Amino acid sequence: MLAQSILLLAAAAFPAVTAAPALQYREPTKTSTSPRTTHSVVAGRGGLRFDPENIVAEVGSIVEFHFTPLNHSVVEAAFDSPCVPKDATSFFSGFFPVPRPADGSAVQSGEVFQIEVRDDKPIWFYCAQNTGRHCQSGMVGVVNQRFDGDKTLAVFRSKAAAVQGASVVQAQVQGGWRGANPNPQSGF
Ligand SMILES: [Cu+2]
Repeated sequence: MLAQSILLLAAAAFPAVTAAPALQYREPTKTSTSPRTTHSVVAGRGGLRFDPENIVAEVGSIVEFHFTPLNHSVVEAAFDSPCVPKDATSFFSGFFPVPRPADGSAVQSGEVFQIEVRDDKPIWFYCAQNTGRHCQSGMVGVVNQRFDGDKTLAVFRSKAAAVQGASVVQAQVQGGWRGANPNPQSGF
């Protein structure tokens, strides 16, 4: 009876994980017959960084995130508020746990997360891993930073470093496409 009560308490504290939501894929808005450019970004290579972290990408192109050990993610933020989603529609990749090989060889997740660049506005993003406080430690980046103002990646990073709280994620993977890595060697 006691064991049963404990089980019930445990069930209340850890509600059953609901079925994974359907992945949302944002259909292209641009009508074009030319192939779309894919910009590969590797999360976690060489430390708590995205590589590259300052991406210039034309409207209609794809930014494809690859994930190295141990467990990174990518979330869209507003420039003034790093480490939290910009709004309810901000993209969130989910987490990509990847064991680190004992021999130290370079590996990446078998899955990637893709977003489409839909306009020429800057897209600020961060890794929401709280173990090691990745965002606050500088694991941030931008697509299409304006190079003529003071909204720079360096300033965004310094704002992230000042965040006292934990990083925040969305309730589900959204705002992009997560699936099998179509370019296993890309970015490596
Ligand atoms: Cu990370």
